[in-house]
Amino acid sequence: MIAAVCLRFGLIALAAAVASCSRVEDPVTYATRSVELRVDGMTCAGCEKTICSSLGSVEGVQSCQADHMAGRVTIVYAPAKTSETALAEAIRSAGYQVP
Ligand SMILES: [Cu+2]
Repeated sequence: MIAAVCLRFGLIALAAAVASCSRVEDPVTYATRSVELRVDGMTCAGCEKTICSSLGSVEGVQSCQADHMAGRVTIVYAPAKTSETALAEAIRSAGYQVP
C-alpha cells in the first residue's frame, strides 16, 4: 500500500518536476473514511476472516475489522475508489447479509 502510494506520488512528482516523493499529496484519491456496517450471519471468527478477506479484494479498502458477536464490520476505505454499496456487495458475495 505504502509502496503503491509512493509510486503514484513519484509519477505525480515527475510530472510536476518536484523532487521529493513525500511532498506531493492527492487528498481526493487518498482521503479515507470509516464506515460501520451491520452484518447478519456471522457466527465465528472464521466468518470475520471470510468477510475481511472478501473486502480486502475491493480496491480502495484500507482496513477491515469484523465483530461476529456484535454483528458489525468496520471498514476504512477511500470513497474516491469504492463506495458503501460496493462494500456491502462484497460482504453479500461472501455469503452474509447486510440489511
Ligand atoms: Cu463462522
